[in-house]
Amino acid sequence: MKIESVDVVVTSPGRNFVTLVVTTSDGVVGLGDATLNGRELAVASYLRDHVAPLLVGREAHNIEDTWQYLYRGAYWRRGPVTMAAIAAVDMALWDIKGKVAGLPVYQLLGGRSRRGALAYAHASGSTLEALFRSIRTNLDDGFRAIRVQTGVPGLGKVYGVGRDLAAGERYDYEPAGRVAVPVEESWDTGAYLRHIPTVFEAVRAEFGPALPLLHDAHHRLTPNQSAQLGRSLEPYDLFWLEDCTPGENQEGLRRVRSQTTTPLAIGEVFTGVFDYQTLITEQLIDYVRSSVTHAGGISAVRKLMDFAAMYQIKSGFHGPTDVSPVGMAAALHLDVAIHNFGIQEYMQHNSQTLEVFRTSYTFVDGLLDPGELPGLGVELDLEAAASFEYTPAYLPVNRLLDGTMHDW
Ligand code: CS2
Ligand code: MG
Repeated sequence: MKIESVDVVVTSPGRNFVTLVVTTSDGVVGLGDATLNGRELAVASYLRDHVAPLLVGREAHNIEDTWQYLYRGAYWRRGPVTMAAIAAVDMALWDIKGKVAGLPVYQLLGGRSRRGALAYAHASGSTLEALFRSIRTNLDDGFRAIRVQTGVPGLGKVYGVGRDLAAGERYDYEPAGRVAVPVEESWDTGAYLRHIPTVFEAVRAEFGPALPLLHDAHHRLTPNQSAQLGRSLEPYDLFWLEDCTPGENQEGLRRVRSQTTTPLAIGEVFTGVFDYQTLITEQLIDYVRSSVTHAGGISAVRKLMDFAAMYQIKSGFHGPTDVSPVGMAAALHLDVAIHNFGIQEYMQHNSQTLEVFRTSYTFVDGLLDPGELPGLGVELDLEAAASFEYTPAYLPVNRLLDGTMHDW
């Protein structure tokens, strides 16, 4: 079964998505997510101009060989553009293999290890009152684990904090603005470090000791500041503290790890196993945050998680709305198949996105499930996709109060 055609679909149902569509000589269609937030067209070009011509005529069943061919064969290894492109090819070929076999992809990965994947929701508020409302709405929606982000006194808009909602109100928080240049936000690490422990103290007092609570520091701290934050949050028993430092300084995590028992999650911007080598072998983190889309696809993330399993490190795959429903489905197949699953992030896509991508995964009683359709279980409506034209959109950037550019 040969690959007959390879198309790249860029669509923007409220936010931008890049999808690879691989069609075989037997007419089987596979989908892959190649969305790289704010740099979407670079991946689209990489796929259209440099990958599609190499794929046509190849054996569609040879997923591993194709992965190695694109990774080793490019000469230029790693990097988010390359790895998102390879990931999309990999996902599409797994989708095809599942459809040909008549099995959902998780069955091809070894079958089910659990009933479903525990999901966590995003709750936020500029004040404690607004935050509590947001947590309650998520609990009412069935979530059993909650990420908590809040405004910081003295700062304006803080990344990861959506607009304040009324009780029961739901909306799609979209951090990437449809703007020609990124919005600039300001940041004060001292104010943040003083404020966050008081927030978790209040949340624990209101919602009790058992609710799994997570927090994302968005790469903004030094190792020493991370150690301070981890320690000050220990009484509130977090499920994890995410991206305390920019993780590319892997050795920096030694300092954090030796100073706090707060569990650590890192890796949503990593592109593969080598970014984790020290973090995993020295057990400096507890959770791998990669998305299937940005870390080389199902094949690569499966290997990464097998490596992590040797060190008792679990998954906590990235699942924001800039991972498309195809990337989300790929994560869910891995979530139910691998032994060392931890938790899955779940930001629900808006209704326009779900018009373009017809999903079959489900969310019931706090658990996500990829469903039983052959392949990944997501269909792309090309007509709907064409009705949403690409619109440039960028994540905000972040400056210290004196104007210095800070870590994102
Ligand atoms: C966040 C994301 O989900 C998360 O943990 O860090 O919202 C992230 O900022 C975006 O996916 C960036 O593209
Ligand atoms: Mg994050």
